[in-house]
Amino acid sequence: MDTLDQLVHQAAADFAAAADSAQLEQAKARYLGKSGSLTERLKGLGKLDPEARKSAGAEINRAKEAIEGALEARRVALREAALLAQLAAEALDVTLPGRGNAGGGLHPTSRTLERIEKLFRSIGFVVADGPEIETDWHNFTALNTPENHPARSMHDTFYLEGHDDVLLRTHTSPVQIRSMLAHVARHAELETMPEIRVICPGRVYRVDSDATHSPMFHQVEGLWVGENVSFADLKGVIADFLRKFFETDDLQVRFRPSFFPFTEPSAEIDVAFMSGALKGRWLEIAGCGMVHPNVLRFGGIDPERYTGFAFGMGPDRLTMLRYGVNDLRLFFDGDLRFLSQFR
Ligand code: 2NM
Repeated sequence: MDTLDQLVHQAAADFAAAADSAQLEQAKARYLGKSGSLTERLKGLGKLDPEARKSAGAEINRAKEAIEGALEARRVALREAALLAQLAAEALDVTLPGRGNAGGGLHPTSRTLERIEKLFRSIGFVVADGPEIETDWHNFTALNTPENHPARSMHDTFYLEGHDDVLLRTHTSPVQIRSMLAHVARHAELETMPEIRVICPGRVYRVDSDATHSPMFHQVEGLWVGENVSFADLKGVIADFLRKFFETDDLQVRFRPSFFPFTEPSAEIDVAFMSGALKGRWLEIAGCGMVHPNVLRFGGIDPERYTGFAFGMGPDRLTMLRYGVNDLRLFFDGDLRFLSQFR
């Protein structure tokens, strides 16, 4: 039979060989368990006579303490090793640079809208908005657009299912109709109505989709109505606005005769830059005209007494020009690789 010293050494070696606490507890059972080798020795004490039992008992107890000491030391060592392994596995490098506060920013079209609003406010215009879901009366009829006009067809306009008189507005002009009606009602008791100077920025919808057309796009329309408002005023306001918007006097502005149902006469507005990448090319950027007498009448205004001009432009297109963007759809894809360039 092994000596007690051998047993203690063997136990210490077994404990050291245990790779985790489960193996360690199994090793412990072999020595200190119910039928462990040390436990068996303790049971054997009963067969000894009292004298021998006393000294043998003391020796076995010393051996037991030594084994328990080795066991506890190994437990501590395994716990520490496990902790170190966990710390290594879950290591945080607190010296890494932070992710930072990625600053948000305005959408490029919103920047353009804010610029346009600011410039028109500076010459006495107010900014108005209205519903994007409109009645066919506000969107077409009041704008002198006849029943059979192609713009009214399902090919060009989004209608609401089950309603042929409710649609997504195809321009912001219905807001100008609403502005006229509200203005007239507000000043009904006055001899002479104060001037209307309003711009209407917002989303509009048409059945159209390619690199230069999106089914949803933006418009800014303007309206100035008063007692002696003329085409000359229109030209001055527009040319001034465009030079301020593009931040250059190196700009030619041209009014080219055109047709809209809601204005008469009507014109297309072209600009040509006299320097830069687009030098010398005429670009069509807006439409305008003197508000048609029928439209004034639908707005509750006497066309024999008042005249007005109106214009409409596409801020998405203006933004493309200003920043050199070649695909309109980029504005509406929500792709941060594109949008964050405007922060
Ligand atoms: C354009 C071109 C010409 C326009 C007309 C009106 C209203 F409501 F006053 F009659 N608002 N906007 C207008 C006129 C819009 O966009 C190309």
